[in-house]
Amino acid sequence: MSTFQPRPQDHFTFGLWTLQNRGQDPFGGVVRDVFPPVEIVRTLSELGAYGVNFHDNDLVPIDASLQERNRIVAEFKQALTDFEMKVPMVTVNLFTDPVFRDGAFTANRRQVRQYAVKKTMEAIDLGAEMGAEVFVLWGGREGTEVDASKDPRLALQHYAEGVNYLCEYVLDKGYPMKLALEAKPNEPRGDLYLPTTGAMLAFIETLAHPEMVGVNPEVAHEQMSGLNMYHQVAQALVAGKLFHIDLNDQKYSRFDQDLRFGSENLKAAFFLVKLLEDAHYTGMRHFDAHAYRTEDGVGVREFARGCMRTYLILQDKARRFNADAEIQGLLQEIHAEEGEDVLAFSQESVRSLYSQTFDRVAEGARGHEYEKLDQLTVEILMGVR
Ligand code: GCO
Ligand code: MN
Ligand code: MN
Repeated sequence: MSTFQPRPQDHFTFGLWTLQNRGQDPFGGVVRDVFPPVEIVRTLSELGAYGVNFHDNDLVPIDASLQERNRIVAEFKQALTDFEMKVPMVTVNLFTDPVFRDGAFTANRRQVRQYAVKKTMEAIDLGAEMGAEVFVLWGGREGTEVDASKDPRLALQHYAEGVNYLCEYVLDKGYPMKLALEAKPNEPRGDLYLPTTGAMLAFIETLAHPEMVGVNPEVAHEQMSGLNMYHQVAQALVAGKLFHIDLNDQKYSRFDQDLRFGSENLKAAFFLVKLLEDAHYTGMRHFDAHAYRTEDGVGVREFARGCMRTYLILQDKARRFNADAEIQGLLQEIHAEEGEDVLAFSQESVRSLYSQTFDRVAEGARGHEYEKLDQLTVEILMGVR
């Protein structure tokens, strides 16, 4: 029986910002002490994580001198070596500083857009220096409250210009790095451009280097849009675009809560884990969540441990589901009529479709046994199977 103890080979990662979260919200200030990056590396390593990801400014303050930057980076790299932790992903903060209050790549001011690109290139360099192979771009303030302020067609063109420039930069430097775009429907802006993973996938096809750009879907963000993360991730997988993932949880139709993975919607979390495992997803299992505001440092550790344990437990449930004779028998029955052949167009297939006899009424009257299937799934989750 597994102890569900996370190990580095499980490829669990956390953003520095997730453990750095000090519980502030729009109605109250910080409630926890500063958690220095080096201490976070040590803690995550003790808990069995594989690595840590960060925004440029989670590590290096935006106004740090070059000397300060180099000192911080050297200290951090030493901690990574000491605690055998990796940095598989790096990202850039284009939302905290007031300069970005009208967006970054989509800001109306040309100088802001160019500063955003320059800041991102520096973050890419920092990521490359740490060995990161994925660079996440979350357009935190790429959007509007006032629709009269921007032509959304021009804004999207600016967005694409920015991403294209960054792709050229990565290619020019020869970094083995891919970009992953993260969607969110709103917050902090009234509306954000490219609000869903599906929108991102369509946008990617308009870029100059679609082959090096993928997506970073987040559970909470898809749920904020009322969407099914499992389906969004499946589409990204089919498109070969699941470069990264942000695991967390969310109460339905709320603000972006970034709750501990699996803490709210267990069945949804189960199907997501099952999908990643069944698809042999090779990327990181990254948690973008934070501890409740009620917690102190001990609670933050419990939060991080909980994310990983829940993933491992759901992984075990997925194995049980796949090995359960009754469930598999039922699935075989359900899919028995599916057949292997692809519906490919030809004159012959047209003739064959026209000549087929099909009892529409009988088929329409047939029960599908999904009640039973779902109950069996729920029983797996409740631990009685
Ligand atoms: C959010 C976002 C961010 C991004 C992160 C990476 O919760 O609003 O998910 O946490 O993932 O900034 O760029
Ligand atoms: Mn979020
Ligand atoms: Mn995220």
